[in-house]
Order: sequence, then C-alpha cells, then structure tokens
Amino acid sequence: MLTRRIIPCLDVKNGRIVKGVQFKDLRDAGDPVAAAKLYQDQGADELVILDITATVENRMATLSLVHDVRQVLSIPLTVGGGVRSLADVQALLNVGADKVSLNSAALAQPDLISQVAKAYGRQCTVVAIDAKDGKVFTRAGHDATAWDVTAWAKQAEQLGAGEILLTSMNRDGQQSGYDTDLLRAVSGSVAIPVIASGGAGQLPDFLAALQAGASAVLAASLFHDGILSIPDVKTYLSQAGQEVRP
Ligand code: 0VR
Repeated sequence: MLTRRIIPCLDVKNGRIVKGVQFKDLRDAGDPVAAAKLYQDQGADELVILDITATVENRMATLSLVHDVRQVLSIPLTVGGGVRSLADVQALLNVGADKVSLNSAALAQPDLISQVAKAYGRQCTVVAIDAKDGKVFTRAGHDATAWDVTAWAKQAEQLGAGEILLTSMNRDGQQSGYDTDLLRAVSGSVAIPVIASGGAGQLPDFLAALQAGASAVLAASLFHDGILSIPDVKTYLSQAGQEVRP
C-alpha cells in the first residue's frame, strides 16, 4: 500500500488564510507562512495553497506568498487558483511550487492539462474538481457545468492529469465528513491518485475517505481551528492499519 498522505490546505485571499462553509462566509484563519511551518513541523506530508479569489491582484500576492512559504517548507507544495496558462505555471514553479492545480481554466480549455503535463510532467499536473450534487462547478464554485464529476475526472486523466484533488462543495467547511460515495465513484473510475477534500471533521472521517479509495486526505478548517492535529490523524490511521509516514 502506498503511504497515505495527510495534506493541510491553506485557502488564501489577500495573503491571509481564509475559511468558509460551502465556499461562503469566509473568515480570517491566520498567517500562511506560520501555518505552513507549523503543519510541516507536525508532520504534514504535503501542503496545498489555494488562491480562492484568482483575481490578478490576488495572483500576484500568491506568488510572493508561495516564495515566502517555500523558504520554510521542504515538503511538496501544490499551488492552485486562477492558473490559466503555461506562463502562470512557470511563474509558480519559479517561486517554489512543486505541483500546480488546474480547475476553471482546465474546464474552459481542457488542452491546458495536456500542455502542462507535456511541459512539466504529469507529477506536476493536478486537476482540482469542485463537485456539488454530482456536477462539476467552475469559477470558485459559482457556475455549474454540464460535466458529471466522474466523466470529467476520467477526461482529466486521459488528458494527462497526474492526480485529482476532489472537493465536495456540499461538505466543505461543515466538518461532517467527506463525501465517501463521491470518492468511491471517482477513485473507482481513474487509475491516478484522488485526494479527498471537503468536510473532514473527526478522526474516523479520514479512515472512511481512504477506505472509499482516496490516496490522500486534505483538510482545512479542522486543522486551522486546532480541533485535531496532524499527529492525531497519523496515529489514528496507523492504529487502523493504514500506512502513514511517521
Ligand atoms: P475543509 O472542509 O475545511 O477541510 O475544506 C477543504 C476544502 O473544501 C477547502 O480547502 C477548499 O477546497 C475550499 N475552496 C473555493 C474554496 C473555498 C472558498 C471559495 C472558493 C474554491 O474555489 O475552491
């Protein structure tokens, strides 16, 4: 069994961590560089930084933020939010991202996935999917698309995605558990890793997501609110027989 990854997510806006519920009512959740260092020290396997406004100003703020986070981080760093071109990807890699997450731009221009995978490798190419009621949403969860989630995940894999970051908008920020039915459907349809995202609230949620087929588990509010620590999650999963990096 591949080592399961525990991945904190920093949703950022104007250089600060924010956290909402179902992508709304965003509240300040702290300083990104301090949080990145804390999570790494706690044993996070990777970190995701998500620029959730994707405006030009915010994208510039995120570039300098990624640079600052990289100074304190040695674990793999994935950055997403507003990435629209190879130039955007290059800019993020230049300031220290290891992987880039494509969401709205990939839906608008699916060939971008292939371009990024060809230019930088599949391992750098993450496709983020925001799912609500079985449908794929775009533009930070504002607009529904005609895509069924599983169909888009398969298409993204065929186009070159190295892994899928699958967020349940229904579950986001609720701390009521991941959408395990969604995770089972998608991870059963693609051969690439699926990262579970949206809803983590208590220790059994992490095991349920992995047992539903996720290769890694992402959480935001749970960690930011200090309800559970990464060591809590790793100890629990290890005792449940999951392979985790100590
Ligand atoms: P938790 O449920 O707090 O663990 O959140 C995990 C995941 O849903 C969030 O890190 C992130 O994907 C939420 N995403 C977006 C957003 C939040 C607000 C506005 C936009 C977006 O575009 O992904």
